[in-house]
Formats: sequence, structure tokens, C-alpha cells
Amino acid sequence: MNKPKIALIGGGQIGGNLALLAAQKELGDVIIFDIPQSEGMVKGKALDITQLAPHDGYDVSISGTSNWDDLKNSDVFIITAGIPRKPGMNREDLLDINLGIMKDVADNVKKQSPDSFVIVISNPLDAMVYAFHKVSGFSKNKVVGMAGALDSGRFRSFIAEELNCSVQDISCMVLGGHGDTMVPITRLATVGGVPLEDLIDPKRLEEIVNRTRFAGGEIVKLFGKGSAFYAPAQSAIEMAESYIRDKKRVIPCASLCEGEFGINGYFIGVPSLISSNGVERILEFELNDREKSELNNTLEAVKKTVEETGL
Ligand code: A3D
Repeated sequence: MNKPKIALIGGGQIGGNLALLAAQKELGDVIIFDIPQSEGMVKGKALDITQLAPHDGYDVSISGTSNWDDLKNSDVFIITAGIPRKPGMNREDLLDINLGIMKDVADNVKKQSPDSFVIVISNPLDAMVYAFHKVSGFSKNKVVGMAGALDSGRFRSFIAEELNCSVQDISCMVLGGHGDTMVPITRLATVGGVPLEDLIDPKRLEEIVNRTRFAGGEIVKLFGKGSAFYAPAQSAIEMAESYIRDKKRVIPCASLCEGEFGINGYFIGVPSLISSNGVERILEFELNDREKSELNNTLEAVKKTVEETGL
């Protein structure tokens, strides 16, 4: 049986880590693609990860290329092509450059692998995943954006730190757009089944929510150049694994809503079940008035960026 073929579009900080994590999980054979000027860099990363295999024991092939033909019949694409933020920039500042790149990538993915499952990571995320879907014409279950998985993971890690308990026992979701308007649903968060709101007082919880909203920027500021890459890579790998291994994980992802949560025609972070069919369904639930108003606010922010794409 053939191994799944995983194509990573963009072999920078996140792309390199995606390659390593995909190999270590033996999700499939990995090809890292980048622009011709960076072909040596992705071929070098592929060799380096190949030479890690004797120590770790994975049996997959890893290669680098700048030739789209090498990506023919790939099963999964994870797209990080574009530029990341610099200190002082917000994600929307990346729109013009990354939109041009995304349109080109969507055309090529469609040409090489029209049946693939596509995970978009490039920012501004909600507009980039929208653009990929529009340009490629892929069915909605085959295109998804990675953001909620990362934002929820960040929220979980801050709660674990606050309560000095295992992050494994913290369950929570962050919905909405991947920006400062994201919506951590504190009402439904639990720690080993115990409601989070019974464990942390409202004022402190609000501080943790705010830190979650600006967690990406906190890292950008510390780095001084570029944005987070370890946790974003692992978040996307969880989504790819759920598709490749039909795990049916429920992960907050930017999925195309067609009526769910009263949202129509936009990709936005909602709880999404990922199986071998792709985004098989969105799990809808009743929101309270505050959550509805926050989701509406984040939707307006997403709409504004999407409108700027002109698509
Ligand atoms: P970086 O290390 O700069 O890698 C981007 C790579 O894309 C570089 O190697 C470029 O050469 C390559 N590239 C540029 N144009 C093309 C093209 N046309 N085809 C193929 N490759 C190309 O950035 P990074 O890996 O740190 O971040 C990548 C993207 O992810 C950025 O847009 C970030 O803002 C975004 N990001 C998103 C999240 C989310 O949670 C959604 C988190 C962190 C970063």
C-alpha cells in the first residue's frame, strides 16, 4: 500500500517543523516545496530530517523541491507560503503579499492534486483560507484553516500554568477569527471535568483570556523577527493526522460555515470533526448572549479582511 503523500508549501520556520513532525509520526512521505531561490534550503532541511531517522527510527521519505510537478497526486497539502509578521504588524498587514502567493498556490494545487485535503496556515488566516477555497473551487470539506487548534492550545497552556495542573486535563475551545477578536468559550472550559469558571475568579480569567488573544503577538515581540512556529506546526499536524488516520477528532478550525452559528459563506473558527472525508461536520451548540455578541464582532473583523481580498 502506498504511503500518504504530504506536500508542504513553504519550507520556512513552520514548514521545516511540519516536515519533522510529520516524519516522526510517520504520517506519510513528505515533500517540502518552496520558491526556486529557496530550493537549496528545503533540500537541505529534507536531508537533515532524513539523517535524523537513524536516531528516531521513522521509515518515510523526505525531499525538497521547487517544481510543482513533483507534488502530483499528493494527499494532503499544508500551506505556510508567504511572509510572517514583524513586531508592530498585525496579521492583516500581510494581506497584499500573501494573497498573491495564495492565488498562485491554489491554482497549482488544483492542477496537481484536485482530490487533496488542504490545511491553510498563512496569515491573515481567515482571508487566506477563503481565498484558497474561492480560487481552487475545492469542495468545502477539503479546505480548512489552522488557527483555533493553536489558539485553544495557548489558552490551555495558560490555564495549566495558572492552576499548576496537567495541561492534558484541560479542555476548552477558542472560536472565531484568528485575530484579537477571537472568542475563548470560558463557560464550557473544564479542568478534569470541573468547570473552569469555578476554579478561577472572573477578573483573573479575563486576564488569561486577553493573554490568549494576544499570544501570537507576545511571541512576535520576543522573537523580534518572524512569528511562532513550533506550536503552529504541531496544531496543523494534529489536523492532518485526523484526516490521514480517520481519527474523527473534534478540533476548532476555520471551516466554511453555511448557516452554522448563524454564519453564512465565511471560514471561521468552529468545532470541526475531521475524518478521512475532511471536515465531515461542524458541531453546533447554543451560545449565550455574550458569546453571540463576541462571535458577531469577530465575524465582522473576518468579513472586513475577506472583502479586502476582492474575491
Ligand atoms: P517563513 O519562515 O518566512 O516561511 C515562509 C516560507 O514561504 C518561506 O520559506 C518562503 O520562501 C516561502 N514562500 C514564499 N512564497 C512562496 C511561494 N509562492 N510558494 C512557496 N513558498 C513560498 O514563515 P513562517 O513559516 O514562520 O510562517 C508562515 C506563515 O504562517 C506566515 O504567513 C505566518 O504569518 C503564518 N502563521 C500562521 C499562524 C496561524 O496560527 C494561522 C501561526 C504562525 C504563523
